[in-house]
Amino acid sequence: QFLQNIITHPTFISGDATVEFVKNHSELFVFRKSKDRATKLLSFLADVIVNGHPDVKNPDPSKVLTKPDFTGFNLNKPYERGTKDLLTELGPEEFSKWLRNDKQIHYTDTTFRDAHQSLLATRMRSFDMLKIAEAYAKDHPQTFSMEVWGGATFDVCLRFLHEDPWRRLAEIREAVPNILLQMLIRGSNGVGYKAYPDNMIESFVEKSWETGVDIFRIFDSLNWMKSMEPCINFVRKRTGGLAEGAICYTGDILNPAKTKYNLEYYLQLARQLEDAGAHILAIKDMAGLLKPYAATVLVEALRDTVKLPIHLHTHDTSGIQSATYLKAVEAGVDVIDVSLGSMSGLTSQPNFNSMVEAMRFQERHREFDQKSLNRHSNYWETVREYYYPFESGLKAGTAEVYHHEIPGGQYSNLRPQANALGLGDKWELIKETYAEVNQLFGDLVKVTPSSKVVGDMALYLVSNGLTTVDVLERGDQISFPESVQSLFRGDLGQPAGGFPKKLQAIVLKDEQPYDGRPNEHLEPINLKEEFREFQMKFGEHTKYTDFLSYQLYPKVYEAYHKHYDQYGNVSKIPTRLFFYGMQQGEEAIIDIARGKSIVIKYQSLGHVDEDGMRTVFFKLNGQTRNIEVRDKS
Ligand code: BTN
Ligand code: 3PY
Ligand code: ZN
Repeated sequence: QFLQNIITHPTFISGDATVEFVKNHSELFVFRKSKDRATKLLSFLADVIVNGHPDVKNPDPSKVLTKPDFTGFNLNKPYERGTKDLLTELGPEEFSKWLRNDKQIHYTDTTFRDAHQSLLATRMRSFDMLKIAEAYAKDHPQTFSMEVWGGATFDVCLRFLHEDPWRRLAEIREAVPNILLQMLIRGSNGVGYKAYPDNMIESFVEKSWETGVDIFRIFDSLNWMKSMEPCINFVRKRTGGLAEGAICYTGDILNPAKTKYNLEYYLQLARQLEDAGAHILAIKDMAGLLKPYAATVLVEALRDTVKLPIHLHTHDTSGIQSATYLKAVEAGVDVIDVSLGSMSGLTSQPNFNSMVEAMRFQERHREFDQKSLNRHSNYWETVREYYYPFESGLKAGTAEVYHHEIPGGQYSNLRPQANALGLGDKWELIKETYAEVNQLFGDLVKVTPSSKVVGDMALYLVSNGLTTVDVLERGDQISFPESVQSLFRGDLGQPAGGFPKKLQAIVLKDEQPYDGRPNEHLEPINLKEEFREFQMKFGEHTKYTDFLSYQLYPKVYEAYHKHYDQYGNVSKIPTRLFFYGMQQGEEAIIDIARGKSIVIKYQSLGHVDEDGMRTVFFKLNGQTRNIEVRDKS
């Protein structure tokens, strides 16, 4: 196969292959002997045994990780008809009308995406989702949708979990054929942090639909229509799915002193999203700032202003967002985002199980088997323990969020980021500076990626002992973080009311900003040609979806690919073994493919030899198998 890559290379075929060709394409000349699947997984396990998992810095040896109790789960029943079947039958336009007129409240379960993004630094592995996905779909076919993809999960999947996000989606789709699957997409930024060429986003949307996404929640981090419009069109043109246009909510519409993001601002955005062709309107309250009585006003006004069904998303950072949901339900909201009990609350979504109970015996109640919801919550309670290194440490709701406005998904990341910079003891100052930077920047909508820029700036100021006053007074001597320059240049689009002009000049110095679409400057990608070149580089076995991952994150994909070559599909390794390694004498069964399992026993560990290598002694399906690993300590 490697030889194939060389002899099919255009330069080689043309007869121009010289020494230069060999030099410039060294990747074509790496002839690694490919190991079999089991040996690759053993190599991974051996490495974790010897060196630990790089993502788990200080494992707690006293931690007891118990197995979830699967009694009570019954897979021997059929899938009942759900919203996915209804969409297939009605098509997106009629489905949208049906949703708007359906009386009972609908629930989106975010456990597989936003809940762990906001509580566990996005680290939930496919393994733990797939253990329960089929049961979920059979036990709760009346769920409106499951949010399972997009946002930060794409990046983290490849970068830290060494999993293929497309495979995750396909496998969830297979386990959940009856319920709508939902993703979060950042308009022209796709699932990345900057604008990509339109035709790449179009292709991404099409493949996402083909792989399993039904609802595309489309937002822009500055609520900029020009970034959302093309994406809405791609969903309409390339898929049979639902385009959900999102309004990101910030500020407080009930505060008369805050005039920038007032009710009229949101109503106008809603009209624009409806005109752009959205099938559903989302209120995306990423920081959990929509207070209960504001929800009454906003939802009623939106129902009067547009004909679309309304889908409400929030984070429970303040602790009172279930009250917001009750008010929104009274005001006629159509769908609310919740997560299963043990994965709810704090920076995550409000509690699914409890919301269902709050609605019981009310007019808009939708029946769910509470015992079953609790069983699923208990599964996640046990599994969540496996992810203890990624917990944020937040212990209670906080009204501080109304001041700093940090989104739930960012909150749990900003703190470890601060710790990593040695600013752990300055956390209070960082939150305060975040709020000040927001004001300095003209009061922005803050959500990925604009929230990251505000966070970068806050960390930058705190670590350099600077204040926002210093920025205005002697900003000419400051070299701003790259992400801040990029924002003020116009790379993330345009905020409502424009950028503060004086600050923009300070940040950009001699550089000129632009206010068109960032994509306008980007040439369309020749997808066919570049895919061919991609396959030359990474091998014929790579898929078009790998190519899309590469387009979004070239470096991250390259590292993923290298990891895959060396260790195989590590998503099949149980989570406990993946993060913490095996215990001496332990035996584990790994299902490496459908109907194909291997039995691994970890027997013993050899001493470090003079080359710094150690031998890990395993039994693989009863046969002795030794793996050599470099000891990095
Ligand atoms: C084990 O823990 O070694 C395997 C048996 C229990 C499997 C469940 S499935 C979800 C959770 N994740 C794990 O890694 N183990 C448990
Ligand atoms: C993301 O873009 O990842 C978000 O979750 C924004 O809220
Ligand atoms: Zn969210």
